[in-house]
Amino acid sequence: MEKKSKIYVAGHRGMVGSAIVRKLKEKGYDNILTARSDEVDLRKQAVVESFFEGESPDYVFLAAAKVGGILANNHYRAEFIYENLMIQNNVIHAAYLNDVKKLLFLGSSCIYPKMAPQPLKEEYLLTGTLEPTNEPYAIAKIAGIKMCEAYRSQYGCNFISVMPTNLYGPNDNYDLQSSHVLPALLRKFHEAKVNQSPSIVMWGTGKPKRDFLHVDDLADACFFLMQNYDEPNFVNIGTGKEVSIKELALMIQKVVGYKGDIVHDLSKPDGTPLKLMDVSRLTQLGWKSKIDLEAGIRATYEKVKDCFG
Ligand code: GFB
Repeated sequence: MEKKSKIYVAGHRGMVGSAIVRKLKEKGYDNILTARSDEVDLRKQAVVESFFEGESPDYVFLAAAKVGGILANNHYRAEFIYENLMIQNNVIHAAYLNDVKKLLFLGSSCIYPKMAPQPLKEEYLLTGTLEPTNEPYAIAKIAGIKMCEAYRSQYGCNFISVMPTNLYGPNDNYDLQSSHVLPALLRKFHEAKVNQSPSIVMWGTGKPKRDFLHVDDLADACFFLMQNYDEPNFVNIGTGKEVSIKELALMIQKVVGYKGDIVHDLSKPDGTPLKLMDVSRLTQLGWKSKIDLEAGIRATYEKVKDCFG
């Protein structure tokens, strides 16, 4: 990407898209194209095609997606598969029709089989059955990877895919029903502290393990790969370190400074037991995460705590 290249960030109001815009600005790119969903509905093919024809972007970061935590994925199964397939089909195809120089598609670590060996290597894709709670979302993301691969092999498009681990940071979703675990627990501990509640409720056993990456690290990795990676194989993005959900809860409790108890709601699903990604492909390319988990949680809490009720 050159400084004057026209760069379209799809999904610029979400946690990932907004972090990519911040990163591009920090690196001195100012020809950034964005459009809100009420201006350009990415689920509508004709709308997307005329947007691309009118704007002719040089580069595309495809961060627009319907996302959510374990319960949202499980409850809104139709919306998760339909909206994600529509958005990515329309944007990837329009990028091909309009000669976009390079496109980066963002997937998710839930594309891997539920019981795949750990850490998750890129080659484990499609070697087993998926975690049922997020199967529709994962199928859509797998379709996106395969679409980028197919457009590269048939049409020669420079479309790459990256698979981020669990993310957190500014502009996350803090709705307790639809959010991921980290923002949910930040909010629960904060509100329990303010309201002097004796306990907070966390879902499941607390035994599953996850790798949490700050979204500013993710944006840095996406920028790095946009500049340095032109291969068909997709790339995992994570820290390479995992914590259990219970360890995460204790860390957030400490950051927030809450003294009460943690109660488990065992009626809620645990989801995938382990989801640590192998990041050796990315490390060999020359990129490593920089933001330590506790420091990242602390910084996020400082930014968002005044927005909670
Ligand atoms: O973050 P989370 O919703 O997503 O849940 P996944 C991770 C773990 O935290 C699960 C537990 O074991 C939850 O049961 N947990 C504990 C909580 N307390 C809470 C809480 O208050 N809220 C939430 N949300 N969880 C999603 C996938 O999986 O993560 C997506 O469904 C996607 O497809 C995404 O891949 C990154 O890591 O389980």
